[in-house]
Amino acid sequence: MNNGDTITAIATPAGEGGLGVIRISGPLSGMIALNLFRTSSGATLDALESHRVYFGAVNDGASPVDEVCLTYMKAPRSYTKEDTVEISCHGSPAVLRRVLKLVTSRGARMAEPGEFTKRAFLNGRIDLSQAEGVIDLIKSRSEGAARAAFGLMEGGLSARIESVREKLVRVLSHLEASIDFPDEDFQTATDAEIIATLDEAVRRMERLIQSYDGGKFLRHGINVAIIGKPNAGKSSLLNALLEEERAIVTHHPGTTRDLIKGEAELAGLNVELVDTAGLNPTPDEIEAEGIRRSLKAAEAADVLIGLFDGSRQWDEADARVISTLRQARHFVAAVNKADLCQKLDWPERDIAPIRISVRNATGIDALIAAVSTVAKSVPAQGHEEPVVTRLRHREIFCRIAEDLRRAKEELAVGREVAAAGVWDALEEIKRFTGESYTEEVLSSIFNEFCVGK
Ligand SMILES: Nc1nc2c(ncn2[C@@H]2O[C@H](COP(=O)(O)OP(=O)(O)O)[C@@H](O)[C@H]2O)c(=O)[nH]1
Ligand SMILES: [Mg+2]
Repeated sequence: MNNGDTITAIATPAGEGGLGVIRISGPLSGMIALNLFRTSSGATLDALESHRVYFGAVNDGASPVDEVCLTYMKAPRSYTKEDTVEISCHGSPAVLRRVLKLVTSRGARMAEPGEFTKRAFLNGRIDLSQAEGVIDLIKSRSEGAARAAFGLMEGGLSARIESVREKLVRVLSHLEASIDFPDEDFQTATDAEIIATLDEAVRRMERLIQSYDGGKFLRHGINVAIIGKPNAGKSSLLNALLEEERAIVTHHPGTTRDLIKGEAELAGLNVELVDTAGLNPTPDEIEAEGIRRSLKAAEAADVLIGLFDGSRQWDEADARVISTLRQARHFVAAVNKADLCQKLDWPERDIAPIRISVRNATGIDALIAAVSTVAKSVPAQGHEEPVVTRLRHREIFCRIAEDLRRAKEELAVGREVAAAGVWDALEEIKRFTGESYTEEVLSSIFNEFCVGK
């Protein structure tokens, strides 16, 4: 179960750390470990027991290089299903480079990015979607993203697709039985039964496809821009959401003249926040440029927060904010300064603003919840429906739904034609799991990985 050669890489991030891990996978792993390892008393070992941690030193043949913990995992009970060794060293880049050099000098070659996971896939330990889950988990930057990626890695989506596959295979056997033995009196399913199964499969696909709207935000994070007239409290809100004093806050309108950005984790989502220059109807030249950039940022945002000043009367600038909001895909309106006497007469019947006070820190949680809800990305919890976070999966599910709808329509024409549609859907499922793949798809997935995973 291996590609013949033995690969190695530093599995921990570059730079200093408490620990640094070197990973080796392939037939030479055990031999290389035995060659380099000495026990605390300086002795060599004859053999390594699988799944046991050895404490000792890596030795270059003349002297010890570092004190390490070494684990040997015999095939197939390892990440790659190959013989694997992990050497936990001290996290010094110099030490790690030296140990790596010793490992390669004993016959291993440097791994390519994602090659360990690629082997896990090629050796049949995980399917392609699970490999994608591994990379998403490594790259996840919010709790929600990590949870969705973990579900994918654990095979949550694969299990759903597997159960659809089973149903389709059964449908296919009924369709083909009537083709192969048309005159015999087989107990094949009726057209109505077949249609019901196909409908159910299409509905499942549709649910998954819909989940991508929020799922893509989980994986990529969302961009949220705050717009409003000068002095509404946009910069104050940005600082509150970032929990740091990023933007300058003053009572002078027009203080923020360029975009200010920061990253935060809100409601389990990775959010890039953008504070903008106030939409002042009578700007000076520098402000005008700031406003132009603000409107551009507003257009690019996944979610807009429109902020209004509750302590002042509604004016032309507020109207402009509303019209910008209405052009956005997703938006939330918030009226700030709830701690002051309220003079704002909210004119928009169909938009319910959230009342907040950045000064008193009230309403901020409700605002965060609203942002997460409009982004449809309330992160999936544990055993709930899996969320589709990858475009590749969404596209496959769209094609499956398409194939099955066609099969259903063609049932009227004949079972043979309908069977072709179900076959096509099954082929798509193979692309999802990686049972059938092209080198192009594989490299596009594994090239996203870092070296060492
Ligand atoms: N009373 C009160 N003042 C606030 C609140 N939020 C912001 N401010 C004040 O409003 C002024 C303008 O705030 P700033 O964040 O710079 O507004 P921006 O122009 O929209 O970025 C500052 O003096 C803030 O201290 C609030 O919730 N209540
Ligand atoms: Mg500002």
